[in-house]
Amino acid sequence: MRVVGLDVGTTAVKAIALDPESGRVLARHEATYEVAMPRPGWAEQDPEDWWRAAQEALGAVSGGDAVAGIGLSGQMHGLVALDDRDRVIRPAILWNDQRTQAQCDEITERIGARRLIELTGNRALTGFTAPKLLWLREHEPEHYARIAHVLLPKDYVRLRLTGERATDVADASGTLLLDVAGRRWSDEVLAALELDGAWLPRLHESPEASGVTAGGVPVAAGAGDQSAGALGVGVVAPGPLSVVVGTSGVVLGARDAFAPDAEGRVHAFCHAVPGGWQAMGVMLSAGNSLAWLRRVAAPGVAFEALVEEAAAWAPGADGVTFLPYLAGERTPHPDPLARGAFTGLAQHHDRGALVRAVLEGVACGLRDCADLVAGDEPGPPAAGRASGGGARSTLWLQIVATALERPVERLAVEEGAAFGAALLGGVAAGVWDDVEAAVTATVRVRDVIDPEPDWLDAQRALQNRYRALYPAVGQGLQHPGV
Ligand code: XUL
Repeated sequence: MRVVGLDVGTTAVKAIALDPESGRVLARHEATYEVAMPRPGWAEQDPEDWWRAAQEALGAVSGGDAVAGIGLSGQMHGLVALDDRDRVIRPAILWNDQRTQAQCDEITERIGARRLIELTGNRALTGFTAPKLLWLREHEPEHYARIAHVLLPKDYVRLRLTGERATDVADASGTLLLDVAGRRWSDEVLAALELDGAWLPRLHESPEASGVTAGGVPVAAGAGDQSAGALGVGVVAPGPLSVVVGTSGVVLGARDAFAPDAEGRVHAFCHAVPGGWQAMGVMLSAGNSLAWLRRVAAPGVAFEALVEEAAAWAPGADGVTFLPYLAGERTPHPDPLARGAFTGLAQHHDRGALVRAVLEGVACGLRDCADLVAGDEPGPPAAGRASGGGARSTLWLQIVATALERPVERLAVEEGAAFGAALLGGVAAGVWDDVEAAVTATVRVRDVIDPEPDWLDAQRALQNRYRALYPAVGQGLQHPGV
């Protein structure tokens, strides 16, 4: 018997099959697709690509023994608009699409910034789902007029898999249409934005079964990728923080109550644990910053080799600071127009210094997120639990642990969101009683990376430089008073 997790990501559907007894990964498969960028700042995908990839990945990991349950996770916030026969009306508009600033301003105006945060736990951010609906109403009225159903990306895969239109409260939190405290769609937000609540799917808690496949396998409601990823590293209750060094960078902490940041600098979402919430800081370019540097300065060089060059430089790279706002930023600066920067360069700096600065700049951004997410922790700082491609680099994790001033743990299984999704699938199938039991049975810490005491002074000086530089590249300077 195996449980399967499917993560409908931005670049691929990733599937894993787990042995529920040992938590061992029995099979994994990745089926890739492209992101279309029809204009600068736009990001779209054909939902049919997700379904094709999901079928391939499911087929590849389902072999041998019976599948007890399937869990879904996926890229959050994307808008899938369907007509009254469940046909896709236009390509999905993704989480990293930046076209909706005018609609975000309109939402804030209609509801008021404070009330919006009270209700939804968030500011209106360009990647979220609600502003995309308003954009469609304004720019593609012929498409808008045909909308009968609205789904998030993984929920489109669920529709094809089970025939059900359903979602979970964790992923729904990223729509800006959920009453996050009440874990139900917000009539107040829907009315203020003049959107039809009948378009929205049925809501579940993440481990609930949302339907069954044609073969009768239960499919858990699942969760957005960050919540599922947090489960995958065992973050189910206040304590350790999920630290993701992936394309984007995320620090996520579990919360017992809904407690949004008054300024909406971090996201307050429902967690994938029934009755739990989370606080999440998101930086838009983490691994993406290193990928950018490689593209422009070291094409073809392996990431390991690049990071090796960085190891030759002492912490602080002798004065170089990198600001990672290459795609704008969310936390702590909700600023889609912020730009990245290198400062403090001199003639003796080489490519390795730039790489070191990138690794350290990303770590500074994670520290900004962690300060907001952890708040006033009682006692010593809780550990970070690392995942994402960047977490494979020990040097990068040493830099991150030093910047966070807390130990960072690596897990035995590094599949993040797909792993968390598999745990949810197992709970839906009755393999485990609840999410906590699933985590206890399967999540194991492999090793711990401590802050480097000799690096702390340089890292703190860098953190100060980093924070002081934002006004030079952020909207704050361009639009005084915003
Ligand atoms: C979370 C977020 C990303 C996407 C992409 O708020 O935007 O994690 O889910 O994977």
